[in-house]
Amino acid sequence: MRRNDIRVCVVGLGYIGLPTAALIASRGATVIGVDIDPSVVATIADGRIHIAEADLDGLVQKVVFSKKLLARGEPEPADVFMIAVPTPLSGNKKPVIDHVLAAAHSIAPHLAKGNLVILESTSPVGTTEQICDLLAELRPDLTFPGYENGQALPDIAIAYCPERVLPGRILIELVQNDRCVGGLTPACAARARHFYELFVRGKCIETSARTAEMVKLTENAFRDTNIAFANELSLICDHVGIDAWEVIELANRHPRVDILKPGPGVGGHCIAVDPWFIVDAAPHQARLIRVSREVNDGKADYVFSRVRELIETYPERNVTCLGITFKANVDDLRESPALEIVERLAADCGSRIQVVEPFVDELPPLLAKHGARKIELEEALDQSGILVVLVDHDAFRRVGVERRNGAIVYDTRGIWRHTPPVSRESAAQLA
Ligand code: SAJ
Repeated sequence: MRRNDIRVCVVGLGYIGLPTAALIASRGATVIGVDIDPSVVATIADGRIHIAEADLDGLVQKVVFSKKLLARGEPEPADVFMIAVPTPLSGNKKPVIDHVLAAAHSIAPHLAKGNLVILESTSPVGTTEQICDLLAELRPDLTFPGYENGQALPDIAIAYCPERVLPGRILIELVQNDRCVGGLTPACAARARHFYELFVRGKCIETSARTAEMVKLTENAFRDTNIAFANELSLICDHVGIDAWEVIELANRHPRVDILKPGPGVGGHCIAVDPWFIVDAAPHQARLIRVSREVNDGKADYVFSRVRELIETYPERNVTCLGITFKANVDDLRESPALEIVERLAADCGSRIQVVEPFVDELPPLLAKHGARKIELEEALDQSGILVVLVDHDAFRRVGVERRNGAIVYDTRGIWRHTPPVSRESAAQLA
């Protein structure tokens, strides 16, 4: 397979699908990018993007204008079909794979002998096999892995290859990270590995589809559990009156200790979600993983309560929440603990709540409905009110200690460590 000869159909043009489609197109392949949202298709067809990601705008513009990336509402025939659609959680914390199954339905009529189908969406163990069963049912004229009917190789190869890129560094990590390529059979894995090697510089390692599905979930559960350790430690340190950031900084000087950073909780569409897929698959065994999720979710409750205390202690001061995105320097609000905290504060305190968020143009409607308003960072700093750091955006990090003089600071991210933390006692004395 040579890059310039292949046609790739990427289903789902979100945070993973669009950068992946653009990258593959930039390497010479023709890519049909498919999304069910007509506004997404129209935006991309115009050479523009609907998400914020470093350097993505220029790349998409280039590949759209050179006709290497074609935005469409429906799949078209291709050599490789890649599914990169969301796999959310239901209200009772169960994985929902409806979008994956719908994507498989949509590509089924276009499949032809020799095609490779790859699932990239984070998925419960066994999903790739489910896709295979579904496609085999929809296309009885073709053979699939496990349904070879005596053929040496099936007509269609199927593999699971999870994305593992970090938002904000997607285009770099898509190329540099090692990939784990899980085939439904070893031959499927080998096909998929050859495909990824066309644009990945990291090592592509073959395994089974079930193992690759579990590897993806494991990576995010590992990080969630490690952040939970840091968040729990921050609660313990608050309780005993010690600066958690200093404890972590000093403990990390041990050669085998590497504690992550506490924050207002864990957000995003991945780490706050994926561990539940493991809990759902093995509820009795996944005890630490479940508790880690609960610790991280509980941190947002704790931060909310601390800010409420400050609001009551300083009734004359405005409260400015710095940041509502799920993490630094991105525009993504999905599962954001900062947003959850600000929504709860706004519901209780309405127009006393102000928000500085350089990565969104307008506040989400619920915040505006409660009377919260968006202000600029400089205005917040001029007010000498209560400053609550919820997101560690670079713009907030750069604010010097003299500029926040006079403000009451509650810094959940530890970016302003030179401002003494507000303890309950000192807050009471100052009031
Ligand atoms: N966070 C902390 N403390 C830390 C690190 C992170 O509170 O020390 C918080 C962040 O503020 C954020 C959340 O955790 O709310 C998640 O942020 P993140 O930067 O750790 O991860 P994501 O969600 O942007 O991306 C993760 C990555 N997974 C791992 O690092 C194991 C990424 O590689 C995956 O591709 C991505 O999930 C995904 O799509 O699954």
